[in-house]
Amino acid sequence: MATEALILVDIQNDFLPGGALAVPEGDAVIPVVNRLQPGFDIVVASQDWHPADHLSFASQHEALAPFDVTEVDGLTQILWPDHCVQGSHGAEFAPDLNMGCVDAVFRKGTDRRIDSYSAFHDNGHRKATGLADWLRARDVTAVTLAGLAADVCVYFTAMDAVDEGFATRLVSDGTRGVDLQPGDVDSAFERMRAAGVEIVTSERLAGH
Ligand code: VGL
Ligand code: ZN
Repeated sequence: MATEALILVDIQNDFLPGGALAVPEGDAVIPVVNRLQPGFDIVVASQDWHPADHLSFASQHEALAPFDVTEVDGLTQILWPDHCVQGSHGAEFAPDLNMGCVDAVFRKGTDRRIDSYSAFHDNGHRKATGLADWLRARDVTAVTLAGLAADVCVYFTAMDAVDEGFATRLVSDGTRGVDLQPGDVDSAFERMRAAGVEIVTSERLAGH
């Protein structure tokens, strides 16, 4: 039997309704992932974890505003409201998220100059978070993803998971997206599917 890991992407206060970078209905993923956790051999969580002066924050760029697009270190960067600042309430995992089954936490976006949407790599693919090696060391061959946001961090994590050679699934009702441009979530789902990500409902996984 393949060893299967559930990867919970960025289920943190700032991505929930009322948070600094709220994902509409972001809180709806919590009961879904709590139900799924006991069915997996391994559960890991990623945590967006930025220094207060992170260069993905619009506040660090004079004359630019949240959701403007600029360049940082040669990479295109969407500027976000300040979010998930290390040690802040917004960076904490959602209080209703069951952390009892979580075997390891991988923090990302910790380097001021480099953003990291994927739980595997920074956006320039310059540094790994260690997640892929950690999973392989535990004989994980298949990963199931859920969390926030479907069209940002979940999307990039799924694409990297495929690249890393993991059989990759996404729980459709275990994720919600930002939809900065209407249609972003739909096109993210399409691109993931085309890359080989299997999109499943939590109901279908339940007997798992
Ligand atoms: C995320 C934007 C900036 C996410 C993180 O978790 O989807 N989005 N940082
Ligand atoms: Zn971030």
